[in-house]
Amino acid sequence: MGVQIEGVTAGVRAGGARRVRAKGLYGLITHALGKEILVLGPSTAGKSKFTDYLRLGTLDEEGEREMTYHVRKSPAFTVGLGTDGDCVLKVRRAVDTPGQVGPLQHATLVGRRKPHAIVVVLDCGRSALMMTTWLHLFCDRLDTVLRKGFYARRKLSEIVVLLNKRDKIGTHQFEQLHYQVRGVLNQHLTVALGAQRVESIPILGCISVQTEYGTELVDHAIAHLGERLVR
Ligand SMILES: Nc1nc2c(ncn2[C@@H]2O[C@H](COP(=O)(O)OP(=O)(O)OP(=O)(O)O)[C@@H](O)[C@H]2O)c(=O)[nH]1
Ligand SMILES: [Mg+2]
Repeated sequence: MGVQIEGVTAGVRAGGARRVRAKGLYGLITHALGKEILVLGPSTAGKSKFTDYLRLGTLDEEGEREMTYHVRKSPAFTVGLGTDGDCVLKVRRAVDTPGQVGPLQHATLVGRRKPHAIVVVLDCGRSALMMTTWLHLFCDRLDTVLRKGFYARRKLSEIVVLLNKRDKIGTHQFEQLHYQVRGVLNQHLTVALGAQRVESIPILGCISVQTEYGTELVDHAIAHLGERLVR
């Protein structure tokens, strides 16, 4: 029996947003006007699966894992958002990172790449302690990076935290993790970003492989990201 996920009906597949690989002149425009989205998080959290879905709109089956050894940059593409795909998120590049390099290097990468958005992918299937330890180290260093790096801070318009592999835990455990993650964000990032901005960082359940729950959670996460980046 699968886990009950509130608001997500098993067996119902939400329609994914439309992706278009931006080529030629359109590619140049998308590159110039598009956003860089940097995907960070511990090993095996699901960064590559999420990034591939963001770009291609299809989910792999669970278990098809290929460890990422180097930073992977996508070509420019667009994601049609809204019910008619009428609102378009232009992505200059989605950048997938290897988890094995660790949280400090991930935070340092934010200072180096100066992305428009960071997606932090955490693994619900692992122990809460492992998850929060990674996040403490990452946020502590990110605080320094953002306080020292004026341009990185100014350019970073969105941070989203995904509690990925939501299919592996129940509602109570999810709520506990959500609470702990909020605590870590507040503890480390309030000085660099301000209390209001840190409070508004969305912490969303996500599923980045094929399951009985379809694509509803991952589509919601992408819509959330897009909404904030497009406006
Ligand atoms: N059940 C479940 N499995 C998932 C989910 N997302 C990813 N996985 C599985 O988790 C494993 C790791 O996924 P990846 O996307 O390769 O993880 P990663 O964060 O890119 O890992 P590194 O490249 O090593 O840093 C794969 O076997 C996926 O099939 C999810 O939402 N639910
Ligand atoms: Mg990977």
